[in-house]
Amino acid sequence: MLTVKEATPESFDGVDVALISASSEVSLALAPEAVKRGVLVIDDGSAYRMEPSVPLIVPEVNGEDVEWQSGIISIPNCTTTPLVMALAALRQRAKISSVTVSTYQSVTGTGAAARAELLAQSRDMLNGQELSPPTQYPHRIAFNLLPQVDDFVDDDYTKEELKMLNESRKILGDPGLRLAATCVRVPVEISHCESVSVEFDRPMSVDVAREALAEFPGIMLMDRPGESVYPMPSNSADEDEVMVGRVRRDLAHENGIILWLAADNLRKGAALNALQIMDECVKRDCVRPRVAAAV
Ligand code: 11C
Repeated sequence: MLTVKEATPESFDGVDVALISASSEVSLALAPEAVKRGVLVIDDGSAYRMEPSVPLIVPEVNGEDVEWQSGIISIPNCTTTPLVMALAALRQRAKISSVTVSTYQSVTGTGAAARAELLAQSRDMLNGQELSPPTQYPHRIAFNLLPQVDDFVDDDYTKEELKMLNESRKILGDPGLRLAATCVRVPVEISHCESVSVEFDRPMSVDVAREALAEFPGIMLMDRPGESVYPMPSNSADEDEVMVGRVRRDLAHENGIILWLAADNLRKGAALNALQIMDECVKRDCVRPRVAAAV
């Protein structure tokens, strides 16, 4: 049996690690209370991700950064995590000059209510019934694609698209990384997919790219196009690995390759990454901060 209780500041007394997966408001209210009580907070929201004193971690990419935690560690947005894993694998073979990515994001990125809305709208459309007005998105999601994930901000990019840029720069330790994202919501229940074009400072062969991706921890290469074997939501949902396939030469860029990836947004995109961060802290003996709390 699991006991569910309202989280209050006192809930953190005597706790070692708190995993917070809620709104930014909740994280902003509760994380400092936990830190005050000596608790390590692993936060799944966007509130602290870009704070310079907060490590933003994908253990396979920058696990060593947990060592400078001062009470809070953030986990990235669920589209950033699989992307930086693929980029970290590839940049072992050649310097990356630019990245162009389009995402295909499932509705569980929004939450349970969006999943319910997708299913209800799909049922109603198939039954020829009139749809209720959408509550989760600006338009219906069933039998549709929405080229908008989160609100629009600077330069007509969405927050989600800028998260992919800024979080990737921080995790990869590459503040000059050139990356442009287009984020799209698709009528899929679980798993986010991404089409990624990567340009390098020198030629990159497809074989070398495949080898680098296959060797990288946490990535499963699933790339047998002749047999129609490639990652999809249907084979990546409920799995821990980031699946990569369709690796091929970029016909539009001399030194480029293109790939396709899929990852369970609830596992590697969220809960699994949080647990792996906790393991990394235990392994490196830094569940207790080694530097003074900054929050
Ligand atoms: C989505 N990626 O699919 C978002 C959900 O910053 O942690 C996660 C938002 C975040 O809607």
